[in-house]
Amino acid sequence: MGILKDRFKVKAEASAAELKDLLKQHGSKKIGEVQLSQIYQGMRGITGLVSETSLLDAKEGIRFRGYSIPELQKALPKVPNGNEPLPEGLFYLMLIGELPDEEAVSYITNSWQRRSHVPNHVFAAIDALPVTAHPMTMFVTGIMALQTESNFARRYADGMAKKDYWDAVFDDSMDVIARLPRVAAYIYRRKYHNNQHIQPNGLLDWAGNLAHMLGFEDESFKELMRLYMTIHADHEGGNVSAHTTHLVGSALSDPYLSLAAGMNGLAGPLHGLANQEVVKWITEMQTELKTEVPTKGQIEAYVRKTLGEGKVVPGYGHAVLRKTDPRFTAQMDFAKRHFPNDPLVQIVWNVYDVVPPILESLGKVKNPWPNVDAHSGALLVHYGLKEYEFYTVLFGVSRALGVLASLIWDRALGFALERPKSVTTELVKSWLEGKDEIWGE
Ligand code: CMX
Repeated sequence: MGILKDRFKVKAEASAAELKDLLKQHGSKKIGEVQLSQIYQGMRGITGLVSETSLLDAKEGIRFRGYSIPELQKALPKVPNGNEPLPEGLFYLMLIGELPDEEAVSYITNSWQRRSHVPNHVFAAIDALPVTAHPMTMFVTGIMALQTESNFARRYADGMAKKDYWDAVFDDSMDVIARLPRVAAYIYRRKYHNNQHIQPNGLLDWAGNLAHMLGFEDESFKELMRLYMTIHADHEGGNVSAHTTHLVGSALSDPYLSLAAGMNGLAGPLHGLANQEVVKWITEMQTELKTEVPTKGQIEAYVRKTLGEGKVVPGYGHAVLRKTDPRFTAQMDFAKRHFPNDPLVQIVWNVYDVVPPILESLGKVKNPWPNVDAHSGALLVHYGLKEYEFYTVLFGVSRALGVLASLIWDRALGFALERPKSVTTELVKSWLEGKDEIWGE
């Protein structure tokens, strides 16, 4: 079967047995209570999902199978003479629950190389869209066109037994992850480089090859892609892209359909699209102020203007986090190591000094600190990847690692069709008057 699938099977069988036992003994235990405000306000704080691959602490940030980002930067295998973790290693960790050795990581690199062929009809489907279409529209179209290759859909139609679902989801997930860099690079080169495509390099790692196909041969850009693809991969289960992939997958929609759904969620400006919005916002500020290097005073005035116009400051705030996102810090550290004097990076750092006290002073923003999207664009611009509408596609390629590793676990543990209860406000009012009951009480 291959070492990854073999090792996953052993882990999954043990976990499934353990879970069965755990639910038998403790299934009726209660976790928290649900307040009326929570069901109206985005279900914040309601624990209602299991996602095995990572866990988010409001104060500390993300941990992948127990490892923080700085810990992963040390512990995960790297390319020879490299500094940044290989995303292949993070995928192994999320899937197997243990740190990989070099051999396991090269197994994944080779396996993704082998599986990376993208059929021509996928490119044709992307080409059918006008070149003005947003890159995320092209990306989702590409993923949907790839669905013709789904093992899960084919095996389900042939009468696959329930116990084999995870096996087909595993193969689809490996295939789609392997193919995404090609699809992403195709979109970039089509839209911004006059259809001058670059063939994959079979000797490179997954993220290095993505950098190569985008047209960036600088080794430090390849390192950035390795870091970028690692830190954007997963943020526990409740964020829009992860939750959507999980929800759609719970209907036994195959991994291509599920991932495409998740990517549509990532394309929202309150979620992954915020990375393009940050650079757009800074660019507009520079244009409006007629300066490349606005002072902190000018930034402050521009932030107040943005808020006064009833808009959000992109890249700031979070639904769960209550401190500076460690993914922001990891990117800041990268910039400090590689190009501390870059003018756009300097602006991002000045914005970091200016924005939190202003948001805090509003009294309603729960988290005034920057999230992952506040920094990523400035790093890409430094290398010449200035077309900010493309940024969310890069986020999406990375996010596929986490949501698909989770989806494999979902099927291995036999998670059910997700179907929470909803109510009407009419029922709520009648319940408040004591005239009706709400199911679930
Ligand atoms: N700028 C201005 N106002 C903000 C704000 C920001 N960056 N962040 C939150 N607020 C406002 C909210 O809009 C809300 O206002 P109203 O009560 O008037 O509607 C109020 O503060 C309370 O919101 P909250 O509880 O602090 O935040 P939420 O959990 O509702 O929303 C998020 C979280 C990320 C959507 C929000 O902080 C935001 O819009 N940030 C800017 C967009 C962004 O950077 N998104 C990327 C998040 C990371 C990712 O998923 O990639």
